[in-house]
Amino acid sequence: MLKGTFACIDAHTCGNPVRLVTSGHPNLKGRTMSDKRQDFLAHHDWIRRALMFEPRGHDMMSGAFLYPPCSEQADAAILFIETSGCLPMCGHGTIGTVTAALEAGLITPRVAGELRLDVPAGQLQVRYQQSAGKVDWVRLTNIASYLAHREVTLSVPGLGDLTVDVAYGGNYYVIVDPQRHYPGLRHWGAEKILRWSPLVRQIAQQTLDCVHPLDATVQGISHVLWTGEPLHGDSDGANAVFYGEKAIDRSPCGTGTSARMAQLHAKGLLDTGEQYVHESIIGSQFIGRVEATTEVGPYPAIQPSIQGWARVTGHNTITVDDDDPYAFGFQVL
Ligand code: PYC
Repeated sequence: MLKGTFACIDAHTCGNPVRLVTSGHPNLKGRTMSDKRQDFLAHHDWIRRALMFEPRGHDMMSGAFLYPPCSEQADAAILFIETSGCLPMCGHGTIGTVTAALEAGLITPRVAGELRLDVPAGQLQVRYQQSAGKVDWVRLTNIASYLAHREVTLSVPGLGDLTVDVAYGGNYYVIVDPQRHYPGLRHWGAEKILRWSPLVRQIAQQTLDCVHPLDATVQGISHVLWTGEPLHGDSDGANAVFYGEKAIDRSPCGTGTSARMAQLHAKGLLDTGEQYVHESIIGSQFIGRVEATTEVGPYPAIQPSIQGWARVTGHNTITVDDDDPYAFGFQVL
């Protein structure tokens, strides 16, 4: 029996996939996008698994649904989907969604060049430049980001001690800077990042409490950010973000860059107003900036912004028929 048909615009943001689903949306209950995220996870998660996992997706796959806004000021709302679940916030996902949606005429901004978007983690302010129909770049002012745990030593069996920070940029990140048992991103490569990240995340998760002070549904360490030397002279830093079970972000990671800037700002290494050009594992760049300082509950925080670009790669219609033994997807772990 046909369970669903989903029209999609496939795109990538600085190398990482974004599948914007443009039809087949489930009706979601709740007042806010945080409520709707919970409703989706409880009652409609098969759609995420079918669209993100193999054979229709892959380990890095991520995507989004556009919904009507939840607040008066917003133009639209986004629900993020990916292999690990529904993230409270996704930076590369926002840039790809905004680009694909504007180019296809799916969002009509009240003010040209500006958008406000409700997402599960809060509200984003977006600016963009569009010429000849194509979106050249998108800059989003992300939700408030903060350093949650400073210089904690984790004992990682087989690797040794790692001293890490944990910061929030829309998701909670363990941030690993180069040190005795981690020589830096360019000395490790993908194979070691994939090997050690799940263990580092698991140990950090068991050791450190991470619950958002203003929304307890946003909790737990989901990502590991490994830093290192950039490839390009005009980048300030590089990173590889591990997420899901086997994924490394091909983009510089919007929430990761926000967390990184919150960490650097809290340690006096990045000023308010300063720009931070962040590079991904493939050398693509986001231009971050610390827009302002603020607070998240008891924590001093920053208001980060991230600028990047996305390109549409195609349009497809995905069907999910339960006569297919793999209708709801699988992962090879
Ligand atoms: O850009 O925020 C991001 C992101 C999260 C996971 C993959 N990319």
